[in-house]
Amino acid sequence: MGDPTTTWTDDNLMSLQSHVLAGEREHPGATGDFSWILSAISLATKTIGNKVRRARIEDVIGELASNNTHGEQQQKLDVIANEIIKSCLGSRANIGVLVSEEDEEPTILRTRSDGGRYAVFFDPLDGSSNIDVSVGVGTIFGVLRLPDGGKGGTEALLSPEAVMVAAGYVLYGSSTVFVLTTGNGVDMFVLDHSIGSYVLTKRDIRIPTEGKIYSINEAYSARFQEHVQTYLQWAHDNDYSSRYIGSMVADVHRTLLKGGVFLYPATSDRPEGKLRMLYEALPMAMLIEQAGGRAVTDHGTRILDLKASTIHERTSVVLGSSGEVDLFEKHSDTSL
Ligand code: P6P
Repeated sequence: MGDPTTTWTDDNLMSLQSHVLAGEREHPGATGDFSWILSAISLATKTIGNKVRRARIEDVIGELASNNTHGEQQQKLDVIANEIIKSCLGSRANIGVLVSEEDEEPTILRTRSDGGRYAVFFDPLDGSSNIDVSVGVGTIFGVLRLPDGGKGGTEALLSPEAVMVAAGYVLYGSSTVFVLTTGNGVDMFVLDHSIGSYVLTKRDIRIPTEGKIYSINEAYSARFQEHVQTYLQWAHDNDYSSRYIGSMVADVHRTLLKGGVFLYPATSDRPEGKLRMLYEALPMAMLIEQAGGRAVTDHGTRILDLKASTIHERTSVVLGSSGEVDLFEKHSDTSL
């Protein structure tokens, strides 16, 4: 019988906090820095989930007059979620930089020499336009360990030496689900409201190697590149099902659990793609690869090999079951 704190069996009750602390015990050099950050994300997402559930009651549904950094209509809850996350993470003395979809510029908390070892980038409430119709929305985050030395800040965040050490999302759906990787597989937690804790429900999730489901907004078909249209025609001819929610966290969560492939390719009006590299594509790519899947651009470049040159840079995304991404490459001739 191994150490009870690290040998999880079905009858062990393991919270997110105890799971992360158990992970720390396995790394003698661990400083607790990392757990400190994840506990802030846990607190922030419990608070956001409460706001999302009570949105209609508290009348925080709907749009603001303002647009975000991308010129997109801001939802009231986008702004609220952004402030909640920043207020929780801002108190962590080991975080140097915060990058949010909702903020034009990064929030510089402290320099590298003042202890800012990590950067956290996040989409506070991805898919928020779906809130009014009670479709699952979510928070996506990535934690980056900044290179030693230097000033920290945006330069460090975009440095090739920066390493993504954790990624995850929280889906505010029929239940509040926290999916996390710290580089050793993917674990899933569900918020037990009766005790206010995320409880471990599935350890070391493995994405099915195949699944005849593709997830794409086919309304843009005429604007996809020819090779993407070729793949879609192949899928139509081979009895694939189409599932598309329009909320990346919900679409990726289904893909992770049921298999298939999620695609948001470049279009003629968005040749660089729509999804953002730092706080949408890279965290989801780390999760999917850690679960045994693949995550590439629509021309077959591994997303985790991409390096953003600006904090809001966009990319195309094709991710999911390894077999399905292979089939996309095979039947779309991405050598084009
Ligand atoms: P479209 C939500 O706005 C989002 O960023 C992702 O959550 C989602 O996958 C995508 O955009 C949906 O975009 O163009 O299909 O509405």
